[in-house]
Amino acid sequence: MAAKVDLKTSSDWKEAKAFLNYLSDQQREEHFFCQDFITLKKIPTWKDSEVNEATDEVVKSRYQVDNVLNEKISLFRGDITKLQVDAIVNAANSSLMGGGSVDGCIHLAAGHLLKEECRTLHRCETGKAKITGGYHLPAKYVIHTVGPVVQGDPNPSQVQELRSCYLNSLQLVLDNSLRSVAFPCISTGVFGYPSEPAAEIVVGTFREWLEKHKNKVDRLVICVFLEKDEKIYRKLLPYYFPVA
Ligand code: AR6
Repeated sequence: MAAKVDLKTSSDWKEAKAFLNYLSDQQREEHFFCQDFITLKKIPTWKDSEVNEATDEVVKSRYQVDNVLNEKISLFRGDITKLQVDAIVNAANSSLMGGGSVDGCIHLAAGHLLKEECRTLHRCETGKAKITGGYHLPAKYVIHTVGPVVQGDPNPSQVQELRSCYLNSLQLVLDNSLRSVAFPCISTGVFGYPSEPAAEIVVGTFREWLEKHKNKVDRLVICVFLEKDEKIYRKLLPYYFPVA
């Protein structure tokens, strides 16, 4: 049995993590930074959102309709820190010690113990990913990945690095037997990767990955924050995840 820990005053992340892991899902809720968290059930799958918002546009996809895959993917617009999924992905910098934007929001919501654990990870290279606890977040884990910094058009190695961010994060999902994960639009903010080509990488990577691993996960959530990103994904998803 894990000893009761005061998460507000403790600086021992290992002890805090063991304590949180020991709690039931309901008991963990008491420690969330917010009470307006969003459960996975409340996030519509792509299959459902597509049906609800059918467009007149006929899209010629090179992929087969696969409703099993369409139920494993979601497009959600909002704050990633509110999502009660097994893991959220952080668009971090190589220090892993926090920063602005989504990284700042995640660190603020998770609380100071996240930084204590990150300190022990000793940085992260571009394209790689590392996992920590979620502490006060509704998500149990945070997967930290570092996207490429881009000016202008991405070069082939930056394309590969962005793809690696997603693939290495997904590998950690498998390694830790996690069933649901939410991703922000990595590199497309402060790091300057253009949003449309980044979205092409995301949906293409998810389609290929889900074809291989669909039985091992319940949901991959694409969490967009900006309206322009929502529009980009709404347009792009039917090409990679056509709905009958
Ligand atoms: N929830 C979901 N998405 C968000 C949120 C949020 N709460 N806040 C912002 N976004 P960025 P990067 C979106 O800049 O480009 C940090 O300082 C945002 O609209 O967070 O990989 C790190 O420490 C955008 O679509 O990540 C690094 O130094 C997306 O998250 C650097 O920024 C990614 O934007 C990383 O830059």
